[in-house]
Amino acid sequence: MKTQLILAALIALPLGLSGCDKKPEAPKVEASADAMGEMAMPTAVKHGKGIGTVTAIDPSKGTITLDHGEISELQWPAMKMGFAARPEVLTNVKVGDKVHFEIDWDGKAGTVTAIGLEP
Ligand SMILES: [Cu+2]
Repeated sequence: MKTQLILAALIALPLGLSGCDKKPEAPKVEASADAMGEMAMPTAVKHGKGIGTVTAIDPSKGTITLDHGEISELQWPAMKMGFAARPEVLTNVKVGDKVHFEIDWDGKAGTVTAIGLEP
């Protein structure tokens, strides 16, 4: 008898809730201009690996230019392009080196996070 009452309560509970047609109002939050700007920015960073040749290094800007092959993780064809780079990346290689590298791509700009000489 007690079990039946509990079962009845369990069945009645969701039915009772669905019988309420009033939708909860969305909380009204004043979004600041800064918050909207952040929301518009894609924040998902993708990681890619590639092989290429160093064509330029600019230590003052912290950038490296790579003539790289296809990067399948980012669905990129082969191209020549510049990246920001971690400081150690700029000192590990020189112009003309054939390298393998890893990049973080935020949808707008890439940063070379690791680099090494191709054998
Ligand atoms: Cu590229």
